[in-house]
Amino acid sequence: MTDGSTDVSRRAFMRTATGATAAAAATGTAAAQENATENGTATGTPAGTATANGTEAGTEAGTESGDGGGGGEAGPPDFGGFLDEVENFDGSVVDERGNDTVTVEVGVDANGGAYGFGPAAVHVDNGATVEWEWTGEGGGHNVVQDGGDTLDSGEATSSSGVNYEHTFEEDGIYNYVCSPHESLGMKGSVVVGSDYPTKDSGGGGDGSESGPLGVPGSAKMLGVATSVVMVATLGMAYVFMRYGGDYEMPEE
Ligand SMILES: [Cu+2]
Repeated sequence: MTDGSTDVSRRAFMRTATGATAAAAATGTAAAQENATENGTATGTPAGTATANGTEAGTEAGTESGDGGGGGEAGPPDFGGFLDEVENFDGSVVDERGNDTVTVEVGVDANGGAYGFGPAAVHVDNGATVEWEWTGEGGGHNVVQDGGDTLDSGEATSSSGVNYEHTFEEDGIYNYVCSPHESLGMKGSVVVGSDYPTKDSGGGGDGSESGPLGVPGSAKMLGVATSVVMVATLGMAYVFMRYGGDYEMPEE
């Protein structure tokens, strides 16, 4: 009785293992069983190698997609609404890339008086120098960065001429205001280089979390799942061949 029950259990396990194996990976299983018939030890090596390859493929896919999503040329710069109330900003960024020195006028006619930066938004190369040139109109102005301390011309002044300049050495978006006239809309922004927040979902760091990286994440999970299935299949095949040989031989 005891032996008979054991035999039934083994047969049931054999059928289950064979069925799961076929469903998981028919080709790999067939090869594994053939190898196992000849030499049970040799089966482990090729199967193990295939598992490692699957994991590596998933990791590489994730890295490549991450790099692709980091490019700054994908879309227009995202000022985060900073320039929304600026009268002389129509959504366009003046492209001054390729120039070592770029001039922004301080006190151009805008925002109900001579209270504008001209242009309000400009794109320059990393390494370029921006010269802020006061027109002498609209009273005292200054240039003070919003959300940083890279730009600061100090006290407001009304004297005309280049009263402030800065050489940009780090990519990004630099928002700034004229302290006395900020509430009127005297604000501006400098976009530097190619690495800055953009409005396209696939361009900036925010987009990469929900966009391109989602696919490689799934691919990686698929690779891990495949590895688990293959290891389980290998184990079942080994058990099958090691302990199930008594039943297989007569059948063949
Ligand atoms: Cu001002």
